[in-house]
Amino acid sequence: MLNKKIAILGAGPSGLAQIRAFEAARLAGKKNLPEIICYEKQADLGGMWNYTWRTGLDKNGEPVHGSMYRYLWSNGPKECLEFADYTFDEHFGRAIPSYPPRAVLKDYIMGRIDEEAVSKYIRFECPVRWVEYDKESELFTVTVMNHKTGQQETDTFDYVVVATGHFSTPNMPYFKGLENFPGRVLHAHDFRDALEFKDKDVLMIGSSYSAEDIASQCYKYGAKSITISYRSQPIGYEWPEGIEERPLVTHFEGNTAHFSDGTSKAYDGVMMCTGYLFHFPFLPDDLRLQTHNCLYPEHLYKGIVFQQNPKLIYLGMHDQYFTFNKLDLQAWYARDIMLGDIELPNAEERLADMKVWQDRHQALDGSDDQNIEFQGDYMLDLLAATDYPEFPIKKQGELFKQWLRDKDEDIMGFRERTYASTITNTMATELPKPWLEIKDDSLESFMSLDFVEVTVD
Ligand code: FAD
Ligand code: NA7
Repeated sequence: MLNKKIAILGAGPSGLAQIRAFEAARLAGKKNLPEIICYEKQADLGGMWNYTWRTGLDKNGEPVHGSMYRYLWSNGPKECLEFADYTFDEHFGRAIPSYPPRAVLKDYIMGRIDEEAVSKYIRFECPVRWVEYDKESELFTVTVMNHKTGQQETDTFDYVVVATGHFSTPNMPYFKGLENFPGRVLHAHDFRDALEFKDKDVLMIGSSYSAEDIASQCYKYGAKSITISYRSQPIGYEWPEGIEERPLVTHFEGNTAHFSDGTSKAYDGVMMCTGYLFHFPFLPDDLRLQTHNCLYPEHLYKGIVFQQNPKLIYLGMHDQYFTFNKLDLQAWYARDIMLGDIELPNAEERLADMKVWQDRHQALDGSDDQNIEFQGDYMLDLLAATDYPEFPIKKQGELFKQWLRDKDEDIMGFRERTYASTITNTMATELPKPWLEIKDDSLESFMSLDFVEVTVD
């Protein structure tokens, strides 16, 4: 019998987790493993963690995937994403602070990956153009554009794993008068360098992670004033002078924004921090996940198996507290389904299981504490079913709760806080000076700082 064939779409943390899950099975001596091909649009692995200066289109004319910007530091404690089988101590050989910059975190994530071993499965610069499923042959046909050869390629697969991320295609609302705004209007996806807004008055629309972090970046790098305009609720932190929150913009007149509380102010630039669309232009209607950014997207059994066609797997589609370790758990579970080691229940049973989670999701009161526990329980459910190494999910959840309290206390200083690893117990070191004063975020510069040891009583 021929081995199964699996297409993994995307080589970011989710796609890499899927490849690693199969590699782990191979190293454990598992036989008859499927053939894997991973198609990746970019020229490298790492997904969103690859910083790119480009915006708009990449060198091949494909939409740029990256939404990360210069000076981005981890927005949660590194102790909440530490891998049980590859600790920060093992990677860096010494304690480091709890909130590292992007390049440092990327170094850690990639450090665990045997690039040579995984790269052999990956076809770089191959954006997926179209996926189809044939009911008779029970096979998917995947068509990609191979920019290296200049040719389109088509192949057939038993399973398709969609791991293309969902923080890349801007949700870009319109406000009356924007077409006459004389300054720059951009989405957070295209934001790259806060110095662009030095000495400028900038308006951010949206009140979630992007608005919060980009406002902090712009403040750090010298914006004259920042207004965060919210639709539902203000973010609510005690912002330093120079950052304020106002209700939603109603319209623009020239460079002046008018807000629903009757106030107005003139701006140099407008940034939409209005989130992202789930965008799968390579999927037909019957295979396409239609959802929004939430903690339990509909139509996905165990958060990964597409209900309408269970040979289609989606990874990393949840909104995030936990990130990398959750993606690993999803990939391990997906692997075991594809290998037949976890038996897939029939459609009705899957629906019943999803309903239990959906009901619980609906009943959440919106508080972060409940959300974190919900996501932690989801992960425990996956963990119980696979041979993924145990790790202290509950303890990491408690750290997330502490993180939120720390942000509440000091939104500009929370990145100076330190936590103990839930795996090695190593206490993170302190930054030698306030986060606001550390402007170089490169790996070399960060690692050459004189971190301060924290003594624990
Ligand atoms: P991605 O990392 O987005 O990877 C998807 C991959 O699919 C990419 O390589 C892309 O090129 C590829 N792809 C897309 N379309 C196609 C196609 N048609 N064909 C082939 N390949 C395709 N997480 C944290 O843990 N900590 C943080 O501090 C943090 N900060 C963030 C800040 C920002 C601004 C953003 C946007 C996200 C942040 N995240 C953070 C979340 C981050 O998205 C996840 O950590 C992680 O990157 C998700 O991995 P993924 O593989 O699911 O998606
Ligand atoms: P999110 O977390 O999806 O939040 C989107 C925000 O945009 C949220 O505050 C929305 O308001 C707001 N929004 C959406 N549409 C509109 C319109 N039309 N008008 C006004 N405000 C709007 O996206 P983020 O980019 O902040 O974060 C995504 C990831 O990127 C995150 O995981 C980080 O790791 C980085 P609402 O509250 O719904 O009223």
